[in-house]
Amino acid sequence: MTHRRNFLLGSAAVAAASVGKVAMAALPEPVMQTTPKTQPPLLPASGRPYNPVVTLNGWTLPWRMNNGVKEFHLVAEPVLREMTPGLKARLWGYNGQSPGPTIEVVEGDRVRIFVTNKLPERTSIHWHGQRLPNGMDGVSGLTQPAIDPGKTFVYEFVARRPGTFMYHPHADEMTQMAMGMMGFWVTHPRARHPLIDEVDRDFVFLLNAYDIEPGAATPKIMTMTDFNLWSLNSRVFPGIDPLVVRRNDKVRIRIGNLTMTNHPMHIHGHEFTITGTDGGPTPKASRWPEVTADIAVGQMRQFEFVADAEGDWAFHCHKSHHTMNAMGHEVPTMIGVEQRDIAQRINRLIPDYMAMGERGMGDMTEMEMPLPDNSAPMMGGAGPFGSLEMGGMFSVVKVRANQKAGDYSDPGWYKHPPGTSAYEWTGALPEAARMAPERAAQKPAREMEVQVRKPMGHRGH
Ligand SMILES: [Cu+2]
Repeated sequence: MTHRRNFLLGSAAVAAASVGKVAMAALPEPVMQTTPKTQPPLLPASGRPYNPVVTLNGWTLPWRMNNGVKEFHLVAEPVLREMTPGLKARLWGYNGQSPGPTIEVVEGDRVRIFVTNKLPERTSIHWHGQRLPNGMDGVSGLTQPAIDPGKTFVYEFVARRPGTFMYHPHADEMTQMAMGMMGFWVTHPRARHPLIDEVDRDFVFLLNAYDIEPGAATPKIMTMTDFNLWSLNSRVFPGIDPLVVRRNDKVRIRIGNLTMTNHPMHIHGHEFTITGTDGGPTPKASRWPEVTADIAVGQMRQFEFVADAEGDWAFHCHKSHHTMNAMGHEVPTMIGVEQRDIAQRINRLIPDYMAMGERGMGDMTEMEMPLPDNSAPMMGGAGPFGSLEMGGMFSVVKVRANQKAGDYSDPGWYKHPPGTSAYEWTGALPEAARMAPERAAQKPAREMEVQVRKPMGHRGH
């Protein structure tokens, strides 16, 4: 639920008033969000019309029009974010959630954003990708003093170019971004734009990552690369909502990457083109079809496609470790190792002990292994055909012929028309001189001698 809450201004008001023109009474009440569910698009109540976006497992911040200026109020504060049912994280964010709310404006809008700091340390907000006066760029120490705890600062600029942007702190960034402080920003074109197509569905989300030990709730902020929760908008599958579209809808998905590594995002069943970056819309001659596009750290990409194929289409990061949830990486590879005898012996000492991994890790999803408190299964999600064996940066684009325009409600699992699903072969198998699978798993097909030839001079060239 979105709600307004009484807000103690305190020293915040003093800082706001010191900006000058903005009177204390002008500070808009902050709007808060308590649920991680995807909120319906926020239709603009004032100002120029536009087709709003949908923030995956998020929401758009309402504004107040004040003498032609769109006023927003962001509150940087500790939040409790449900990352998936069973796993709640103690993060830092804005207005009750991490990421913060999406900000949507129209090209040419004058925008005033009040930023109140309710964190235990100072912060600032950088408006990533925007053309703005240098003093509004939000780099603490360089373009402004940091916002001390309890203070409110005011940013004001004209949203000069349409496109896909984000916001994040530029103060103790390592800590504050590892804790979840970030948000999305969309500037809609004021009129038809030759490089910006109108679309039926426009989804936005940020790629982020956390290192939270099973049983804990606060991310380890010193982690540099070895994160264990790879998330879309601070949610991990199966906690990530599907992207629901109507068949033949033109769909745009805007993605920003604020993790510490790149993510090759991959769609099934369709081809997309990259129509824009955080630098603006791309020239049409530069666009080509893709099914996977890498998004580097600090980049944003706009994917566009016509969803003309019905079904439940996976959409995920193609780094396979990024479609897994929290688990230690110190687990040895046990494929082909016969553990049954060992397990029986260990069971006499530790009744809960389970041998795992000898046929791969897929069994993990079906073993009812007790989980530590406040953690997510490594690969969760029950699909219509059993366990999905996925976690992390994974969602499903649900394309339906009978989905109504503007209806984002989950239609459930796709019902495949008879004769269109992969099926089990129940006839006879051809005779082949192959090793039985149980032996093949344990021994290589034949002993191989590996010869390494080192490059020596240019012989053979
Ligand atoms: Cu990834």
